[in-house]
Amino acid sequence: MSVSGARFADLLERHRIDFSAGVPCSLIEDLIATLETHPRLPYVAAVREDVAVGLAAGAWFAGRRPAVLMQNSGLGTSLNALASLSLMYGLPVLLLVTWRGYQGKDAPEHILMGEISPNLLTLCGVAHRVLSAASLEADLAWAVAEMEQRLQPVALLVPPGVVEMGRAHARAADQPATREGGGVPSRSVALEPRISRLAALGAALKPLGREPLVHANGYICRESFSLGDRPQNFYMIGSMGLASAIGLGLALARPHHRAVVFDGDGNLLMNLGILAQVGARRPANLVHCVFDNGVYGSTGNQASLSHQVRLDRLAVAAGYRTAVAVVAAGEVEAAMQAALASEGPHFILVKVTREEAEAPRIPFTPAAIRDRFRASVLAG
Ligand SMILES: Cc1ncc(C[n+]2csc(CCOP(=O)(O)OP(=O)(O)O)c2C)c(N)n1
Repeated sequence: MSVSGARFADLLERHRIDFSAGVPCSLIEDLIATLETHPRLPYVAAVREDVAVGLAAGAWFAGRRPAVLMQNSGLGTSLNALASLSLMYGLPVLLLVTWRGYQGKDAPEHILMGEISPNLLTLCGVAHRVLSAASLEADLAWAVAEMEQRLQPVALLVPPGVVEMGRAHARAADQPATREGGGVPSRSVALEPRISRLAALGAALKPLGREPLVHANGYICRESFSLGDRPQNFYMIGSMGLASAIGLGLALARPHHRAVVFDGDGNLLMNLGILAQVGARRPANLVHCVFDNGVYGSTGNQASLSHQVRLDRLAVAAGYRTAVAVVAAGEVEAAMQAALASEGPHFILVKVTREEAEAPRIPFTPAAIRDRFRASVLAG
């Protein structure tokens, strides 16, 4: 038995949760879809999970009763915020932590975190329960009472199947993504996407020779793999946000060879500081290409901030040598060709639709991806 996002949101409201923030996970996409347009329980799309913990702290200071929604991968990202903010000051927040890697059955990037999630919470002293659809009401009542009495964060681990899946994704695909804070972005910000990410990836891959290519996690990896595998491809299937950092590390350590990054808007927003790092170091050999579909596509099309913020303009301001925004396949190919043939760092913003191709998971083990990628880099 599972509950709908609407029912879950009703129960949150009944327990007087009146503020929510988070980074999406597909296990709760129906709940997030409900909150994104909820009149009384607003959802703030956070760029990182620890930022969501910070937002919740601010909301609590303002008299709200906050919830933070995150995948357990984000529990890893927010441990310090929990330890030295929520737990240290005693700031109550309801943590709804989805449990990927539950019972050891999931993609490789979720296995270890899945195994240790309850222990991590115990180790930090965060009281927690495992949520089930049958005990949802009782679990919520317990969690809210606990966080209020103890003035502490309290967590509910949400295993797969507790919240209904699939419906939000289908619904979101034919609606414009919600824009946080309402309002229409000015014409100078909006870029009209014309091609799918798959088509854009195909165009960006064409000019590539043997350059190492680091992919952001999610469907970017999977669609690129479906178009053609090469040993120079690093499929970064976990660690959201870090593809750009891996690419920068590669570029700095190997200054006479190019390094290419295929990033996502959600991924870049999670690690926006990388723009300043690239801008400050100015590695001439780095090509940073962002496939911007305006949403967290891999987890159910929740709106990202790229609707209101032009990532290419941030790159220019940060100090990239060039930054272009492109929308057509020919432009993508030409921009990649030019970037590979001239001094960078280059930033290519490729605006794409939210269309998602049927693409298999990466079939290689993480160790196999590591070994062949490193061998191809060292041989180059
Ligand atoms: C720390 C962390 N939080 C959340 C997730 C879940 N997650 C996986 S892919 C993804 C969306 C990535 O968005 P974007 O970079 O825009 O790429 P898209 O999926 O739209 O192609 C999310 C939120 C994760 N893997 N790690």
